Amino acid sequence: RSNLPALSPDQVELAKMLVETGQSRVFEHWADPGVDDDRKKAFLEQVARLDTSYPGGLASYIKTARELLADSKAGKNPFDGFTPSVPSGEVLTFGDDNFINFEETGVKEARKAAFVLVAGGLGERLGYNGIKVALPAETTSGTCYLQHYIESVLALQEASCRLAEDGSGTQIPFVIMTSDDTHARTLHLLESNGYFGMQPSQVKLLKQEKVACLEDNDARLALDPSDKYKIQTKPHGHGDVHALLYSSGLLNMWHDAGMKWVLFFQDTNGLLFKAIPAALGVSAIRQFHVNSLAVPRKAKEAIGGIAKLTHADGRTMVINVEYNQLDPLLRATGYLNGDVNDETGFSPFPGNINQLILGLGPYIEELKKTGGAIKEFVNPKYKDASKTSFKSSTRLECMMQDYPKTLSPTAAVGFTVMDTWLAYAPVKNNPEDAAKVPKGNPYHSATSGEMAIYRANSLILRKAGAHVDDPVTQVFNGQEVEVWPRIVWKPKWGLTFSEVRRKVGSSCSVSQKSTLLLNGRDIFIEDLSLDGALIINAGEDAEGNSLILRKVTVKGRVENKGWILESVDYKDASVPEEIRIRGFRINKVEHLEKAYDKPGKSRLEA
Ligand code: UGB
Repeated sequence: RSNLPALSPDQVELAKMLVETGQSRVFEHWADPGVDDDRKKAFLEQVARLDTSYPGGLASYIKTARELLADSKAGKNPFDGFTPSVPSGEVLTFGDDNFINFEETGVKEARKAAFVLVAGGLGERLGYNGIKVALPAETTSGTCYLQHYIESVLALQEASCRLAEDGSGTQIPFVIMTSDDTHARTLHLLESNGYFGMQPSQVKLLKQEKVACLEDNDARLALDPSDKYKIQTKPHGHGDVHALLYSSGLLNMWHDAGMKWVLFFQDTNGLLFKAIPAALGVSAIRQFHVNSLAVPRKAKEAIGGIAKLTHADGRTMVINVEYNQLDPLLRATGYLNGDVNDETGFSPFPGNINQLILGLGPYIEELKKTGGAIKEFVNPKYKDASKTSFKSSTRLECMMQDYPKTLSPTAAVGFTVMDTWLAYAPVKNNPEDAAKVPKGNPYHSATSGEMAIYRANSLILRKAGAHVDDPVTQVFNGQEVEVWPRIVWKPKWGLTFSEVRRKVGSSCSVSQKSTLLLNGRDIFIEDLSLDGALIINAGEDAEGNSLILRKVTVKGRVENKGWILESVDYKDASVPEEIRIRGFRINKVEHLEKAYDKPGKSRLEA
């Protein structure tokens, strides 16, 4: 105590709390009174921040940490007593009547939805120096993820308001969870690009705080090795999003404004919004309180499986079980062969892609009870089998998909399975690691993430009746990928399958070497035969406010040398990082570009 500078009553309470929770060691090395007072104050300010940003405060964090560390030391299985079974959900087939019906309902519902992007992670596995949402989703248009997400939400907003029976307009709220690692750069990206056309008031950034690191099984706080007046901190995980939303007051505001849904999604999935309308339709029609988007999953594939867990005492929950836990759990509960494919060729447990749709009303009711706290876990790296000391400090973590763990068994928790080609192509792995992925498994790299967009758009056009050439196989950064024609459109051009089908004639054809870039909403492709690169710009007016209708009909044969993919090596530092992590760049040899900036109808006859 004699070492402490003059303290406020709150700071005295915090210091006491630290002593009472067995943390006196953090004061042991403090300099004599009058020395380092500013640093001591900064330390206590940090403790105050750690205290207020955690539901239940720092004392509660330390208590939970002790319990979880003891469980981990004892090797306790978190699923002890639970038996898994396959839950009930909706399995969709792209483009059939059922799918179209769900999409229509989803678009109608979208004006009652808020979107939440979790983007606090730096993506260590990708090793990219910038923030991931600034990466181009594809390099044909160069649109970055954040722009693509915002334009998708705006397209949904416009389409949904058009369908509103009362004709009322709305602004779909868009929240981005950031962290100290990503906040300033995310804000800068938005501000320097006019929020990509969204009203700045529509966008809210919520910054998550890191949590205290722990140095031993007694949950003693770890000091920063380079500053003894600072507690070492690490990210707590994407599960923070629930507590942050709750404490921000946004949920009640949305509820009062008549909103019904909250959609959560991750930072780098260029396909997601192709799946959103139908999945939202499933939530609305099946009245799901929780709807997880999922893809067919090969047994033992390295993504979590969605399972229904029934406890011996009668408790049940539908939850993501991480892949390394699912197989042992199945084996321990009577499934002798563990996680195996069924007659469909896939595991009966669908793969979690961590895009969640929650019903707002039940979500608020649940958070009133929990404050948004999510069941945590701890993953210490022990020095040896005695499990008495750690190789480096650890911390508690939580995942947003663990939200259903506290729900009552009567809650309607379901899932929606869509084809992987339509719904899921994240960018998580650096080129070197991606090249080591066993053949047949997804690379989840910048290369595969971009190629997946071309493939999805090509397959959608095919389904709409166009002839699109087969892909060729090429190797970039050591990864063998299918290269389809580079077909890219703005979200407002083809938000749903019906929309695409309405705009594409049945006698269109696109050759494999082609690039087709559609920048605008009302572009109709009739009888186009494309063998080269064609860019159509038919946007709104320069201010982007009022919609000037331009109907452009494209017809005839377009033939030119086109845009060619050229290999680059990811180690070639002379090439910008966002390009070299893909292993190719686009050489724009020759193209036809048409811009339509006058109101009314136009025709391009080649
Ligand atoms: N994120 C945050 O916003 N804050 C954090 O503290 C951490 C992350 P990763 P992860 O798609 O295949 C998830 O690192 O956590 C954001 C699911 O848990 O890309 O290893 C971050 O910015 C897993 O079940 O993924 O695994 C990013 O947007 C599976 O679905 C998002 O959280 C897996 O994703 C995910 O972070 C997957």
